[in-house]
Amino acid sequence: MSSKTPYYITTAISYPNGKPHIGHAYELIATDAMARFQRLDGKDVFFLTGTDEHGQKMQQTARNEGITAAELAERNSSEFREMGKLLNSSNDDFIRTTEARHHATVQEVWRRMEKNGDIYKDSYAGWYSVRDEAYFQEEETELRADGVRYGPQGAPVEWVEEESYFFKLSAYEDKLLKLYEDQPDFIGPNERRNEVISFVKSGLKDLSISRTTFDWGIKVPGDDKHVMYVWVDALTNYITATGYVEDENGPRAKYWPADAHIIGKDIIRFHAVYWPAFLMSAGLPLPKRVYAHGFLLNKGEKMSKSVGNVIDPVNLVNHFGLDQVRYFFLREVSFGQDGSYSEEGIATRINADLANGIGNLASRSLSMIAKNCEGKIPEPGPLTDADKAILATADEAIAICREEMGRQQIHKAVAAVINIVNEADRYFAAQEPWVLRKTDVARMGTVLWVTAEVVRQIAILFQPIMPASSAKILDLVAVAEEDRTFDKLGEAGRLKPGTVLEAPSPVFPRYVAPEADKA
Ligand code: ME8
Repeated sequence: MSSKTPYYITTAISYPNGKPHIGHAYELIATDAMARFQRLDGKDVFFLTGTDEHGQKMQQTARNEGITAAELAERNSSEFREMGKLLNSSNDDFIRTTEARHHATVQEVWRRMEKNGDIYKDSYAGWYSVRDEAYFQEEETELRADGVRYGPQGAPVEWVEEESYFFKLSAYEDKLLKLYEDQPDFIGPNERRNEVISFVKSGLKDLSISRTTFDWGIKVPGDDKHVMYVWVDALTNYITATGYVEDENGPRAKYWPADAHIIGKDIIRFHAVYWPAFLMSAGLPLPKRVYAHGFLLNKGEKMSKSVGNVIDPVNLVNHFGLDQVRYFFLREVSFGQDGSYSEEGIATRINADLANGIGNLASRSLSMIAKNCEGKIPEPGPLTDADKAILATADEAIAICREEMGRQQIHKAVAAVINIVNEADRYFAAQEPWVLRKTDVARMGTVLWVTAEVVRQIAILFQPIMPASSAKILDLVAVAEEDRTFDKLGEAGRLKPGTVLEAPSPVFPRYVAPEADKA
């Protein structure tokens, strides 16, 4: 058994009622970066993503397409899996809520909530948004001039009246408020925490948790007429994948409770109110943190099919390159806030930070080593204050990154690595190794060693963000596969003089827009 500390991180599971869009890609990339970071930092990571396949939205979309919900789920779930591969996602499992393992867990969780006296049968009458798969109070909805009533997220709502099982959410108001107080890190960022606290303080009503007017869902134990409300089913995926409910000593049970659920801000209520209440009711441990990222906007506008500005992540990656896209989203968007993207924005970042930044630093220093040091890592002489300062900047970055990644502030961790690049650029320019080549070859060797050593550390730190490109840089400085973890940062993994390097090749080409290409 591994002695490493377990670390369990999840994305939301996506509705496969359509193909994945850039919002899905963004969430997966960000969560992948966090999972990779913790792995490199010595944790025993379990990273889960998947698809949320039941519910009325799936059934309606399927009907409109003239296929079954199961066929729709099958087709689009594989699109999500393919997107994961395209994005180089390192998820350890991919859960589908239609799987037998999931049905079993959800039914067991239901039974435990029932046993605890929290489920009762009544009838529901109220507004429901199929697009959000959510119930809304009348005062949360708005009847617009078009005669249609809309929910708070802008999706139409319909009147639902049917027999339903209810969950005694009202009984959890105080317990939830106590949870938010005792565990201030349970919800992030702060805006979302405040939003949830004021929602709970405004009073919780019991929640309708089953439907009878359609059948595409998990059956309520002992009452086949009812299928479970899709959110009861969906949220439980996180615990299904660990097997904790079936066997607390099973091989993956050590991962529960999850360290972080990464989701978008539109679904914070489900994760920070309903989910902990269900778990408390079923007597199961609660996740440690729920962190909501913002929404991606196309040039500041909400993406929508009718506006025609929905970006296909496949096209974006094919156009700019995977690591370039990963870098852009993780650097440009403050994780937790909304973010805007545009082709120009991506191009600017690629050229400024990647081509002119780390790419240039690596290629200038390594090609000087190739030409002037027989292609071997040079022997450093005595270190000057400038050498020590830039090495210290590199050595100290992991502490900043660890702190920031621990709080899901991915953009700040990326900025700390880019800061090393900028400092190293200044160092390289100030030391003028191309002048030293003629005046002081030994000193030139020291400067090149220091620079290559800093490049090594930058590449190690960039692995969670840009896995393939960082690996390429680490190949160029001949760092063995097993020496790429964070415990090899700083003194522990300094480059060894005399190591033979392969001929350097560019890692980050400049981006040239296709129009400029033609000109
Ligand atoms: O909500 N920008 O599924 P989903 C950023 N099945 N993130 C976005 C986004 C955008 N433009 N659009 C969507 C569901 N997302 C449920 C989740 S979890 C137990 C069940 C995010 O396919 C969204 O916030 O609508 C969510 O975290 C994820 O993509 C899946 O959205």
